[in-house]
Amino acid sequence: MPDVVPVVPAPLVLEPVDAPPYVVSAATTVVVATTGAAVDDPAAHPATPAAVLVADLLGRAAGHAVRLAFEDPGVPGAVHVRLLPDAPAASTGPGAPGAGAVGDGRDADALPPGDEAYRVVVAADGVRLDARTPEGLVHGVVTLRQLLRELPDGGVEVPAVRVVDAPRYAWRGLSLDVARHFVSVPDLKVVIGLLGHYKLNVLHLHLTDDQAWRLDLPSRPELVRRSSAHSVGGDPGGHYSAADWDEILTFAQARGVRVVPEIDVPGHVNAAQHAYGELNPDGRPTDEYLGIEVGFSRLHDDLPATHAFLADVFGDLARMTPGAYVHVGGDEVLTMAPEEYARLVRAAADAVAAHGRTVVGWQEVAHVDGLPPGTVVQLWDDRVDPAPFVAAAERGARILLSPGSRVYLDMKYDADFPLGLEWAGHVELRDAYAWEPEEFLPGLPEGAVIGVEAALWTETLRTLDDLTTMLLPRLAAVAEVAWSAPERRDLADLTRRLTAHGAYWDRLGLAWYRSPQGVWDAPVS
Ligand code: TNX
Repeated sequence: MPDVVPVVPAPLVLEPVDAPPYVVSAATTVVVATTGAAVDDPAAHPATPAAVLVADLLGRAAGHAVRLAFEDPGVPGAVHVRLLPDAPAASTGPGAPGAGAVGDGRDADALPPGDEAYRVVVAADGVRLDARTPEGLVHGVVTLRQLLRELPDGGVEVPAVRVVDAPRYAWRGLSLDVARHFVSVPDLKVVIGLLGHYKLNVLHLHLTDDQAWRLDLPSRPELVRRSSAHSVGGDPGGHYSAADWDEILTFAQARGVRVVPEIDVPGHVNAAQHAYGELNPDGRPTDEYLGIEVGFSRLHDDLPATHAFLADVFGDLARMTPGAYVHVGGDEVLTMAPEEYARLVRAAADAVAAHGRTVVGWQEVAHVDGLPPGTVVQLWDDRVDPAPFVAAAERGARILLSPGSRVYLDMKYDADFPLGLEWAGHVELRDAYAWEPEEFLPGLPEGAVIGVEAALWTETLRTLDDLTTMLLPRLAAVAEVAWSAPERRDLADLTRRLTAHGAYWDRLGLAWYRSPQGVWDAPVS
């Protein structure tokens, strides 16, 4: 095994196998493995998409087509991709906070519990990829991609290793603001590809704000017609049609990423009030707003149009969302009494719950009584008192951690950085990495933390290069916080593994920040 095996996030178990590396050859075949029999209907087999990804990955790297087979040719050298029946789980899991250190006597080969677990075993005579679910297989494909090494002679090999892996947290996300600056579907696909590459499984899209409304909803066509043409500062805007939306969802799903859409209410609503004057006390549309102040706009509980609006937009959004979660916003309403705020948040939450979806809200919703059980409360401002989060968790809420000083990837790396904001401080690689989610809110009941979500707000970010410059390398660090057991995390080790990732981002042509806290190869010219 080489000294540095650049798998990020760090797997639960990664150990050498006593064998030479696997070399991709003209004879390499990817086999969708079954229990002996040939696969009846290859196109419908749930392991087929992952097997196609593996054949594509190996074929691209080696520069020749790699065959896919649905019956084991029985010759050495195959790559087996297999969905396991629900095998007995190991006793302690990585999902359980405080679970014991891994590699401590448990059968290293047993698949850990959970839908996302996977195992990759590589030796000279073949590769095995096993998981319980297609998502697990996709994680294994990503690990294989990170293990591949292109040799100077044009050959491609995979070091002989055994990886047995599963995530610590079920929710590992990125919140992306497509309202302040619109992100086109092709650019969004690049971001989704990065999420998949770091085993992040949630893309939270902040679709509406004061400046614009970005998703066409059948019940309210004026929203995108009147309020999507621009971005902050008068930059060009855009919106997603229903067909774009389907394309985004499908693209994300194939990469193991679910989409959690957000319509932000009862504040951050100027785009809606610009499209529908009935949402304002004087009945007249507000002006378009393209600045970056927050907190000035608000819905009005005593206007009948408000409740019809909430039922319509959250009803449409829930119908367009195959995933379990819909985000209702709830942040930064600076001009409303708590009772009115609570009534409006409950109205939005009820509309979401009526469609069988689970509510997510920014941290301010922790103060609202009567939210549906299982509501996810997303912390963002880490200067606050933990008591309301603890109380909400005791009432059944789950807590999603997006502390600004750690994972707000729109914060500048340092004072001289040209992009980004500074209200939560500067966030360098170490800040994004060296923190422990379970210690963030003292007093939370065990198991209350559902996961970690980075955020990228786009007031100052106008292009795909701007987005990836803020994401890379910090997104990889946040992904490791969300996926890897605390004892597997070490900044010096992360920076050694990230070196190869910098070279990979360069090969993809992505803009990224050569943080002085990383160790990078010479730039490509
Ligand atoms: C706070 S975080 C906001 C956003 C801004 C962001 C900029 C949150 C729920 N609200 O409206 O875009 O800061 O970092």
